[in-house]
Amino acid sequence: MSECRSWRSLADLICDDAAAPVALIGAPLSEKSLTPGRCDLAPKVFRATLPRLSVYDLESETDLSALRVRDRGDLNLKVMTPEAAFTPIKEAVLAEAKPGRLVAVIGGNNAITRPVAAGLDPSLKSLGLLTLDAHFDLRDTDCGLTNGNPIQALLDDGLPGAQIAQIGLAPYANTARAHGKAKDAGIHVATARDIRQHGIALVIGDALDILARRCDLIMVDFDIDVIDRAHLPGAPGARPGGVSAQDFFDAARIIGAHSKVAGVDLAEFDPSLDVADITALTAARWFAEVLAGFQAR
Ligand SMILES: [Mn+2]
Repeated sequence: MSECRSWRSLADLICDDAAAPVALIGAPLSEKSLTPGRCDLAPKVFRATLPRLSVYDLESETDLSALRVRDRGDLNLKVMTPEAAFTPIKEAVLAEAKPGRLVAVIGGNNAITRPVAAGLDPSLKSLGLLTLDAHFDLRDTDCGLTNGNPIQALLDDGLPGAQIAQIGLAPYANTARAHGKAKDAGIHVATARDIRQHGIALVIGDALDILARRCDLIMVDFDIDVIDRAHLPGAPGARPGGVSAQDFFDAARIIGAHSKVAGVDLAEFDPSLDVADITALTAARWFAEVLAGFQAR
């Protein structure tokens, strides 16, 4: 058939086949964002952007057209606090998680990371957590759950700090207290500068090696605000001096290819802040890279 009618896009991978190797869940949680916004709009904008990406990556000669993604739609999390949203998100992930399968959850704010982790491994005993984030998200939890404390909440839940790696942390975006908590907990930390100096492949490789030695499965939280604000206007926490969009894509490909990665989330995309669809297209390309990595396993 002529390409006039057969241009295949990432949207063409979506199906309702329970045997599909990848599951997609929308988690439009926006309550208790430290900067109030509209992260709840992200899953719908994300899906609406998938038709704009081809299934073919000429750089690596990767064709995704045979891959299938089961879309479970969006969870109904309207006006729910992170506390209230914990069980519906956890249960949705638990229902989709299977050996050899990848579960991708589109937030929503970063408070989704705790229930996604719990859905992948309810005991948290054999789970490794990697975050790509400008922030530690280690704020205290005594005033309730927010998008600023999911990692602290997971430490509170019993996830050992030695099973956590955080990369892409930004200067003037975190407190000395949070940094101290990360050190005390034994969290592996690499900053945005570490990525510039050593390269994303080395930094991601080190983090995955550490987690893979200690854990049976790995979850990766992609807080999109790790990307430089000039490349990513659509996240309230993004700042100048962040990681490049290209490094973010390269990280997603490496992570998608790792045999122990069982789940990923994409958090903090706020379409109401986006300019010229930059963030929407970045989110869609992120998914393409995760899928390309996964297909290469
Ligand atoms: Mn975050």
